[in-house]
Amino acid sequence: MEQVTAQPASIPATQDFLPLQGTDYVEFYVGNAKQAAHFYKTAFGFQSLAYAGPETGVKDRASYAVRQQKLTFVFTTPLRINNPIADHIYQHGDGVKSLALRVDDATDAWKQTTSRGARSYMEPVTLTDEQGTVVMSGIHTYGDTVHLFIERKNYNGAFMPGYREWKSDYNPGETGLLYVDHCVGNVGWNQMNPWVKFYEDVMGFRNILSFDDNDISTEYSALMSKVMSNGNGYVKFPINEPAEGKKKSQVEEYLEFYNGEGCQHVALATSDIVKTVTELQDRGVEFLKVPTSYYEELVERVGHIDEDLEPLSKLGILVDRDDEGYLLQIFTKPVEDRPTLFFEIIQRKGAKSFGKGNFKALFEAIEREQELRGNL
Ligand code: TYF
Ligand code: FE
Repeated sequence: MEQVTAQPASIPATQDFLPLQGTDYVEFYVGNAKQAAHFYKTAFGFQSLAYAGPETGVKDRASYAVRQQKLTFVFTTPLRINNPIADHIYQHGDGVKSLALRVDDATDAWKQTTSRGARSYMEPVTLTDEQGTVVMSGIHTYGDTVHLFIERKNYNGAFMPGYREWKSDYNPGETGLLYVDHCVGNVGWNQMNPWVKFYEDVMGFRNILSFDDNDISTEYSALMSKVMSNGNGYVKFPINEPAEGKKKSQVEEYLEFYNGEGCQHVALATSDIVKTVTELQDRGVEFLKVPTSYYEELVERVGHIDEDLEPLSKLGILVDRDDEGYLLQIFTKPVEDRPTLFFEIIQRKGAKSFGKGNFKALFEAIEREQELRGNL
């Protein structure tokens, strides 16, 4: 007999007009792409993937693509002045330019979003080489950041048309990083809700979590945050805005040094955070540290966890719990000279949240760094 439930098994949900398969890649505009790629290979364990530049017929730039499991980073630098890449670096320093999303239909993604009010960055273009075809389009989001829509039609090449395979004799091992968990945007005063509305209206995302300044105002730093997620949860974009506090918010510091809105952190997933962070620290990646009292109060706050506390406290890994499980996370110091972009390393053990229980300890650690920079 067929099981009868109160709700039909398949509810014709409001149709997702922008189906996303996940993050295709993150592109950084940098002052020196060759050296950036070397750093991400050496320190983070990315593998050489593809290169585009004068040798491949791209005259105005050099791009190095690196990969680790489902994570692809592209580092692009301009070769001459007077172009949008050089201008981006002049305005912001090194930072994230593109959050590229994998879609089935890049032409439709562009039509759906631009017809709902997105500003076009790139009309759909079809790129073809001997290895196949990639269709790509793009829209603007906060600041000078963009979303690209990437449609891979059984593309067999290393990365994309225009690139050639990058074979290197220097191949440091991977560090256990797997995929992009979420990418956070810092936006200006009173701009969080307009950007929440943008992700709802233009991209069909939902606001799954909100943090106000009561949740996350410490002695000095204050901010508000709303987490936006697409339908299948593969793409999550928290949006932060500064809030009034005793002193300068960390989001304000970012906005000042980035000279505008932009990507604050990219969270990278691992399935063994102790192993990954040990490896990253050995390779010179610098992390924020919390006081040892954090670990004395940990078990009482989060209950039993599978991991030994000793390596967690030695490495400075933070733990938080929600209704569905727990998560382990840690934050690098800014990876640029400016206090702008940083990375989060995250291991989820059931939890779908963002570590609210760690905000106080984390933001106090950020403030100690702000203080050292004279930016409080
Ligand atoms: O992505 C998040 O929401 C967490 C917490 O400046 C967080 O990683 C939020 C704001 C921030 C640093 C971390
Ligand atoms: Fe995060």
